[in-house]
Amino acid sequence: GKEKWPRGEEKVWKEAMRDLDTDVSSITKSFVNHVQTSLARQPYNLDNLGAYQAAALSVRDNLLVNWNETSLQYTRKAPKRAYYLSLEFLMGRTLDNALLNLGLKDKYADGVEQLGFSMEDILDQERDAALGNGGLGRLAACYLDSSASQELPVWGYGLRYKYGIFQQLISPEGNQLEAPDPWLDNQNPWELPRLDVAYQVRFYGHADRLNDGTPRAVWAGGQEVLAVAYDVMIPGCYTKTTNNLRLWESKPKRGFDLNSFNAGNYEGAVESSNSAAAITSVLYPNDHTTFGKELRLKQQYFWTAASLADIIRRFKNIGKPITEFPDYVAIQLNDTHPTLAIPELMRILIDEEDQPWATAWQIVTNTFFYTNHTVLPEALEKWPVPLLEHLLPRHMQIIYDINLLFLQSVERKFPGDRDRLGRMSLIEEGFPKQVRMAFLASIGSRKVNGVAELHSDLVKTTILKDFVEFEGISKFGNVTNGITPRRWLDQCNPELSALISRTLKVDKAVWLKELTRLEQLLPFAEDAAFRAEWAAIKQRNKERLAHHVQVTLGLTINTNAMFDVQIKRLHEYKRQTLNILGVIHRYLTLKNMSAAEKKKVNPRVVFFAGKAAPAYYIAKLPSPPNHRQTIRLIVNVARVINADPDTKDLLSLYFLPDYSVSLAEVLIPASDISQHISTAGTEASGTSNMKFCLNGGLLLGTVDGANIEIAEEVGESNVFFFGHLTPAVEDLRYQHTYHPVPIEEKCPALAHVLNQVSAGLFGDADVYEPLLNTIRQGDHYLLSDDFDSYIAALAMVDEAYLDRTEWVKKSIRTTAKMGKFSSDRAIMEYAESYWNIEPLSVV
Ligand code: CJB
Repeated sequence: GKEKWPRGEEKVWKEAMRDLDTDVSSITKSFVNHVQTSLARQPYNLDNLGAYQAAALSVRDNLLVNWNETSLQYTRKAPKRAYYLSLEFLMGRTLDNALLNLGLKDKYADGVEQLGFSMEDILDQERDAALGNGGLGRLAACYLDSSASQELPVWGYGLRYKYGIFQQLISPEGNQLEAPDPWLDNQNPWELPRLDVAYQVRFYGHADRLNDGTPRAVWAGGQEVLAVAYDVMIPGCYTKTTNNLRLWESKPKRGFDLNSFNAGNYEGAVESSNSAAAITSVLYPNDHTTFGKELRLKQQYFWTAASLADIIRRFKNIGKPITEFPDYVAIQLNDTHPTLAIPELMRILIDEEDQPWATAWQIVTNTFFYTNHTVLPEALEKWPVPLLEHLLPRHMQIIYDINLLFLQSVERKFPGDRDRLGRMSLIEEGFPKQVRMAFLASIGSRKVNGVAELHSDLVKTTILKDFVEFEGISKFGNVTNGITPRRWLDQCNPELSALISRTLKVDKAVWLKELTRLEQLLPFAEDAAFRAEWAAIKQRNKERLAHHVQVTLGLTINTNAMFDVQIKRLHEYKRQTLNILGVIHRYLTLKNMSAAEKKKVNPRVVFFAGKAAPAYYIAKLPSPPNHRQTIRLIVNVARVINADPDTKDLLSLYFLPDYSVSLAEVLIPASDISQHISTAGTEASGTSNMKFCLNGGLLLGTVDGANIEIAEEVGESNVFFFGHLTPAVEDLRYQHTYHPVPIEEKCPALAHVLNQVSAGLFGDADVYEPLLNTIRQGDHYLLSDDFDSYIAALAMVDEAYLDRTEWVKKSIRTTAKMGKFSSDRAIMEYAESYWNIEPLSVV
């Protein structure tokens, strides 16, 4: 029976339950309270780390009140909910974001100052939550922020890795070294262990079909592991809505295996607990690549099984028949990583809920939605059939059954087209056979989307072409990515945010949630006083970055220069190599200039940051570790040119180690120009391009991904485009293979740069040969085809920067037209056109 509520005096409960007071004196009281009790520390010797923890716990109290209230409303009103399944959530720091979303930053700053601390120092104590590699994981974080801010009933589900993305160190020779990221060492105030929310997840064992006229089977034996929930509060901006990100931790089902213990095998018993804990111990640092590792597959199943069990339990509390599942639940698959959720839901519906196959498939295909994030062939997930059969025998049966029924329906539509059946099969023939996860995700989903217009078109015309022909075009769509303007403008660039509020004469609470209002800045591009303020803020952001580099690396940066930034994962397709070769070209050009010519040159500071896949993983790939050599080249070019008295005032170069969300927050607002220079057709969207432009940095890029849509919004006259277009890429690659032209003929400028590197101008003459040879021969990413137009585009940037008034106008116009790229717009597209969910206000 239902418990009576409240148990005691309603009045006493109500009085005790009112929202927390948020005047400054209540804030200091709460802070000191946490110092005394939660932290058990003396106020007299409290350091910055302790102060951070106390502030975080105090802010958390506010979040928890809202979070509880939100959960209660969701339970009471039982709206349709969406769940975002992502193996990566690249959250960054939380305290500043939470304070801003709650509208309490000024008061807390005031409070901690009265207690002898500075807010800035306190915020700086927090470690990034870096449970992601790059764009895909950061997108998930932006979408959670937007879901809560738009009051949508959306939860995230992921894994609580003990170690997030590795810390990057750069050796004196310029090699990347990786160290573990022990982000949980200082305790994490932003998570709530839910030791009572736990599910058993099975691996291995055997699956026996019942053959009783139903499709049922029994899966038994093997290993069972426990999934325990940790909840992370996700506050919306200026709303009570505070959603949940549920992260699973693996642990052994028992402290140790009693059977082994009884048999006198103590070591074996302990080992079993070790292997359970291993599942969530580390984030795989491979981006845009798959490796077929058993532990990675275990992570994927562990996470999807626990999440689905949790979602189904919550659905069952509503008391509706299972056939209504898709009326209450939408599940978004962030890339193919959670695709096992499709056979897992089939297994539950058939084996546990005793549904007929057709009903189960109907439920599944109305529940899931799949987002593709790349068309690079090496990034498309495939799992060996023998591995799946071993680890998940029942799921392999189900995948075979799905495939058979699917191919039969293809055969009915295209009779006798055997090639087509081979192309579309979920199972790729070979040794071993492999399951094509993108195909399984597509046929198991209600809708499939790419992440920018060009990319979505490529998905439809290349990797999923046959599926479009079979299932119809309307299933395949586009949702252009977005970024949250809370973190990527208000938080990282507070001065610009304040200027915008003053200028628009509207509180940021309004424009941060209706970002297209930025358009009202357009007329101010003509206002000289406004331009001066705008430029002064950019200048102070450069000084803030220079200060950061001074403090962390001991390097002095020339802030009277154009700041040119490329920050992202190192990858051949992103072409950091093109950028560094361009820098060398600039250096060689400067070396040949007369003093008079040099006078006309505007100084430039070039920044790189980004992590490369660790060597251990990359060594297994067919191609050599190019991105690691690129880092080494950047570091060594920097060493030479930063020390060259002929040029160092006009050109300097920095590789900032250990790129992170927090470092991006300092770099982005300081940039004049940023580079997004992937080979056309390879960058699905890009999202940092949006962040730079939102902060008034101009874009130098190829006609690729979301660069195209940014140019459509801000106007082509405000971006610097170069390079070949997507339709030319295949032809150029064909030419490289069948009609190669020596690089000296094709692109003498590039040949000269390569020869200088080979000749040892930056030391290590032979170290770079493998990297340079990939350009001299093959040149899959078309550096030799795009180099000349790249250099021309850089020259146009220089030219444009000389007219500073015009440049600042461009900068203002760019920010003004970035409204489309708010992740609020993107998440509302998912909510309305895909998930069919509605906002629900928590009052
Ligand atoms: N992306 O970060 C990743 N990792 C992958 O394995 C595949 C794609 C990126 O996803 C971002 C979010 O959609 C895109 O903006 C970016 O272009 C893509 O590379």
